[in-house]
Amino acid sequence: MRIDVFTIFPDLVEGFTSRALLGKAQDKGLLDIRAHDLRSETVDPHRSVDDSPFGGGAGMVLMPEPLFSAVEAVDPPRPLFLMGPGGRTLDQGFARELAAGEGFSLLCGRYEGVDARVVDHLVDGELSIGDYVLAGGEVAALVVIEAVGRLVPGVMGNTTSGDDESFSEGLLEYPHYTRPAEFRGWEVPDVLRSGDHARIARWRRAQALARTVSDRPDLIEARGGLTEADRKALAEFDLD
Ligand code: JF5
Repeated sequence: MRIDVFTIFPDLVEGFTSRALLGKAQDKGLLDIRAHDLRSETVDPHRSVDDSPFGGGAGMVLMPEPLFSAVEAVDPPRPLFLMGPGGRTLDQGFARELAAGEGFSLLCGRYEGVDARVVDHLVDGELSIGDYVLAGGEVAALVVIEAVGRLVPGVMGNTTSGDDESFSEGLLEYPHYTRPAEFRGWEVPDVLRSGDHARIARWRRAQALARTVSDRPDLIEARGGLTEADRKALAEFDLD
C-alpha cells in the first residue's frame, strides 16, 4: 500500500513513519509511505507557501500554486484527502476501508487554512480525526497512517490480526495482566492463572462487556443493546 503525504514538515512525517511498526512494514515492502515537501516546486527566493487572506483578517493561508504544483509533480495515489475538522471523521470502520484499498494521499494544512480552490479543485475530500483544533495537519495525518497501516495484511505479523478482537466487535478491551502475580498487594485475578482456557475466554468477554457498559454505553447502544448471551456472560462473573 502506498501513502503519500504533502506537508511543509516532511522530515517530521518521515521521522515518525520510519520507526517501529511502520518502519518495519516499509522495510518489508508492505507499506510505501512518501513524504513530499510543499515547498519542492516553489521558485521564489523565500520558497513561499502562504500569503495573507483576501478580505483581511488574522493569519496566513496556504496558496494554491505551490500546493497544486507539489501534488501534480507526483501524481499521488487517490483519493487525496485534506486533513481538517470538516469531512468524515476517522473511525475503525473508515480505517478498515482505507486499508482495503491500494493507497491514498494526505495533504496537511497549516496556519488559518488552505485556499478554497485547493478544497474545490485539487483534493477529493476532507478527513478529520476529531472535533478539536490542531496547529497543522501533520499529527492528524500520522494518526490516519498508523490506524490504517497496522490493518494492512502482514504489518502486525501473524500472531494477531490488526483488527483487534474486541474493538472489531464494538467493545472495549478486557483488562490485561503480566508478572508479578502480586504487585503492591494487588493480585492478578485467579481465573487467569487457573489454566481453564474456556473459562478465561468467558471471563475476558464478560470483562469487555462490563467495561463497555460502564465507560462507553454509546458503543453498547450501537450494537443494539445487550443480548441474552451478553447478560448470561455478565451474570456468570457477578458483573450484572
Ligand atoms: C489543520 C489548518 C488543518 O488536521 C487537522 C484536524 C483533523 N482533525 N481535526 C483537526 O487540523 C489541522 C490546522 C490548520 C488546517
